[in-house]
Amino acid sequence: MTDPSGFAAITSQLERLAIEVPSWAYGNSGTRFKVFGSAGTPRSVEEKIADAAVVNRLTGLAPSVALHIPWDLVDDYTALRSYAEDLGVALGTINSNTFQDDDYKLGALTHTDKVVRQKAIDHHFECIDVMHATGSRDLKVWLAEGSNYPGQADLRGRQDRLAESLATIYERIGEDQRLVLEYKFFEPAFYHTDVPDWGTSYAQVVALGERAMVCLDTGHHAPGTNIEFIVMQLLRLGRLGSFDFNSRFYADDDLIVGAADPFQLFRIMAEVIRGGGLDADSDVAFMLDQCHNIEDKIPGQIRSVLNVQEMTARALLIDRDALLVAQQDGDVLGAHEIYIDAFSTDVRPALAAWREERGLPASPMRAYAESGYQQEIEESRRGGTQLSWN
Ligand code: LRH
Ligand code: MN
Ligand code: MN
Repeated sequence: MTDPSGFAAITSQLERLAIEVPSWAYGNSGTRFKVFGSAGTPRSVEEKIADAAVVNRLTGLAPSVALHIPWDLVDDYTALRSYAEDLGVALGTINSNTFQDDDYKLGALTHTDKVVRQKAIDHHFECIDVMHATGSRDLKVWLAEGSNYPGQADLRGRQDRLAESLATIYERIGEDQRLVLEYKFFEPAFYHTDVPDWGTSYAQVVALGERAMVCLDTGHHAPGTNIEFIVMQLLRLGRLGSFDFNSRFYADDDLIVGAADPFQLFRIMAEVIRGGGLDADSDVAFMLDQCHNIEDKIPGQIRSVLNVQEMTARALLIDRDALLVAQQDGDVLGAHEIYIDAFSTDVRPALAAWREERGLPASPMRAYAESGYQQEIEESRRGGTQLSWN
């Protein structure tokens, strides 16, 4: 095969790309206005994992599934781990949840009441116990904490209590485990959020120790934020732990990654590659954090991992040597053209051929549509479906 785009040179790096899928993407979800139920939606954690395994089988890209506790509560996580492994996937990141309990209305890890803080800390200890059974490396902490009205809370006191609570949790994680702290600039709190930005997350994790990292959710920034700059900075500082990928038009839309702005995804992956985030010794974890409110969930996930792969392939095609020369020469438009040339390359035929070489379907989307799996689950999974968030 001729290789006009230089695709052959990038396959070893592309091979390393693995994208974790979230269990909650397979459950029914919606907005505060309406949750549309869909036929075939999983009724249990096991069925979510089975669906995730289909995504991996057809794409070769999604070897692990993230769990959310307590959404994915089971009695025996060792058994769940074997169940997943038999289907060819691992159990990945464990996400804690301190946002659905009445006790946490005014805060969890930051609450003024020590009893409430301890309850939230204990929940994280339970998550760490789950991680030991599932073999998970990462404990992901996202906090819904903040305030709605100026003067409502002592911002400084909350930050201090947060540091203390996180330190207690961090002490409990194992040698091979990490704590990743996710930031979000608003919602559900609207005036202030206790971990609103990468700087706050960075300051908190640096105080904890080397195994504490920042999680960057692409939907958690104000409009117009230069996310790839944050990617660069966190990689430079050695604290980019993981991504929650999704795309947004307005706020935390949780739409399919790369759907709203493929160029942004390209730019993010370009900085990941530039910063060593795809090198063999990199620990950066790539995860989806999405919901599929109106589209079928399994093909929605297949589309998502393919979008990440496609933009990664294009970013790998940037002629770095030529780019460096143009940048050093101050060749503004030359440098920009080299960058855009890579973005404009259609890698889809090369990716299809590469998939076939590895025993995967050339078109995972078509293969899923023709597999009969959707009809099978719609037939067999009757009697109640799970919401993604309960
Ligand atoms: C918060 C968030 C966080 C949660 C997930 C369900 O908006 O991004 O990662 O765990 O959504
Ligand atoms: Mn997230
Ligand atoms: Mn989010």
